[in-house]
Amino acid sequence: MRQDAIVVGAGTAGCTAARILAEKGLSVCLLDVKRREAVGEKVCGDAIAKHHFDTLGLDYPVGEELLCNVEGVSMQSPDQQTTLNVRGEGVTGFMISRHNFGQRLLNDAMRGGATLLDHTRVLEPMFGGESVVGVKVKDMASSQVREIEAPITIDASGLAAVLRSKMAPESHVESSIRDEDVIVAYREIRSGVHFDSGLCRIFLSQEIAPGGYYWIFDRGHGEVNVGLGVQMKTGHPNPKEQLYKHVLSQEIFGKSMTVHGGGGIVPTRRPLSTLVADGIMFVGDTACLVNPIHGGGIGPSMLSGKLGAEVASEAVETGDCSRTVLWNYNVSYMRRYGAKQAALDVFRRFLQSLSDEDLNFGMRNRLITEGDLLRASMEGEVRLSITDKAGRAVRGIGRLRLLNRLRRTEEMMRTARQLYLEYPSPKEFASWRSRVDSIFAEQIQAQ
Ligand code: GRG
Repeated sequence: MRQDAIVVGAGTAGCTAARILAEKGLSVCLLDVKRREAVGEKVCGDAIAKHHFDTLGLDYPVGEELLCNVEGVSMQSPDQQTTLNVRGEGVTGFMISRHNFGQRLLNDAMRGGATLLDHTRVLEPMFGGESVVGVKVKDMASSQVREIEAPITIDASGLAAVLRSKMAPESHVESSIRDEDVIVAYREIRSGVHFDSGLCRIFLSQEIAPGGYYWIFDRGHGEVNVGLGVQMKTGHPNPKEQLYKHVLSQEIFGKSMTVHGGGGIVPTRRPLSTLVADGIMFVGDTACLVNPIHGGGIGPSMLSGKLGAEVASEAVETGDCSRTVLWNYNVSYMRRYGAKQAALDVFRRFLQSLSDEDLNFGMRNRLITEGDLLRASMEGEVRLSITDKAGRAVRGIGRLRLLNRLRRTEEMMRTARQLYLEYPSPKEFASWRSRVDSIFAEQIQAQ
């Protein structure tokens, strides 16, 4: 079979890409191992900021798709003494029915003209020289293996990275990522919980959720999405055990019932250094396009699907899907969201290196304020507004080192963001990448 484009994975990134390619008049084959009716079923935080819908020109979720509105995000210190409530235009959003939302995106793609091959496993990429020229797939019902060819393939297969993991070093695409840059999570949907907060509530504790957090998000009608994620480091605790021991044991869950439970993994780093190679593009989780601080990935994945598909359709039309032509997708994604991710990746690593004592101290004394967090979350920029009181507290109890590290982090965030805003041409890529690597290497050493 020959198509103009192949999209591997019918998640939020893949469906968005497939819809746009099809609407541009290309023949598109959308592949997923799930059956059609299961597309959209995913263990997820279910929260998404409203601004993504505005940017993408998507209708807001309504009816069966919308669970409730979100007014912002709150963050509680490990000693439970300080809560920072971040509210404001940039952080309002929705709790969605992930399945219904996924079905909407799939139906939109199919209405646009994309062909879905569901219950189909993608086995491997096919290469013609160094270029990806299609994929080998297996029909799960008949076990028949066949080949699909296209000038462009979009890998939207999630962290499974079905195609990315097979890329050769010469493509400059990271075929694997560090375990430390991944969060392992377990979450349950629980009914019979009265937790009417309107905020996505995040609880920090290195003891309970090392390198991650636990959360309780209200879904309305007495339901919550409650979960816990830990950094994937050697010897990390089991997130399900931690959730049961420290969170679901709390009184508010006393009469609750489990509606659904499941685990998942989230990449929490800056984007892959390049999102393209000859004949192929990477979108969504496969390309690590997630907000590194809170782990939300629906918005950036749809954005990447859109930006990638726009560049891909032009490339197909000109008959040249080489890395150089696809490069514009790198430039546009990094400007629109990747630069913020790079800055927040620096901040994420800093946060993961702190002890509970540091977190309690920093939050109590407002070394970082709600306003700082709002700016960081929206723009990836930390500009500390250290008050006199906070300054006195730091000096008073000898925590100058913490303050200095925070200042250095602020500086590195700015540098990382700027580097991604000035994403290089293919020719300058190698030297750009070594500058990026040196920032992140310096940060690892400092911790
Ligand atoms: C269970 C596998 C698994 C994953 C869960 C908990 C989680 C991962 C995701 C939740 C993400 C979250 C807290 C989303 C909040 C949505 C929101 C209102 C965000 C506020 O806006 P910004 O600017 O969001 O921080 P963007 O998406 O623009 O970075």
